[in-house]
Amino acid sequence: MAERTLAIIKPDAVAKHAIGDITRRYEAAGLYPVGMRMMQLSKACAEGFYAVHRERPFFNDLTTYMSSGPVVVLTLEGSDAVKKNRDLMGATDPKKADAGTIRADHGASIEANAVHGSDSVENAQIEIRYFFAESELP
Ligand code: IDP
Ligand code: MG
Repeated sequence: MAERTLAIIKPDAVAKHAIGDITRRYEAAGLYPVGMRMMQLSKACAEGFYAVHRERPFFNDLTTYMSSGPVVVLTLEGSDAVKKNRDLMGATDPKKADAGTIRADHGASIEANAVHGSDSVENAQIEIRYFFAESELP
């Protein structure tokens, strides 16, 4: 059954001109963009998005980093999209990510790790709605 997930190509990956490679990987894996927008997040927007991490020691650094340059936000659709995207991304720390994953190939550090992907179907719905109005998606 088709499922949707939210992905973000983070500022480090946009800066190294990896938008094309990462989007190609999504499509090759059967994760098809149904919503896609390049934007610069404000600090407040990044804080709202990562609100679950509010108490973490890295919260301020993370939200400063996420608002440091343009990102690409995508709603991806495909079978088993949430898990498929997590597998494609690799572990949070690029040094621990499996070879061939997006983070292993493009991540610079545990913070600047190239991509975001929703971690559950429930959170995917919340995150998609954070960036895309109902009227913007098919
Ligand atoms: P995930 O992106 O693999 O789901 P989360 O634990 O949800 O990982 O963390 C959200 C984001 O916060 C990570 O993608 C990374 O950018 C950043 N982050 C996570 N752990 C650390 C850390 O220990 N130091 C700095 N940044 C971190
Ligand atoms: Mg997460």
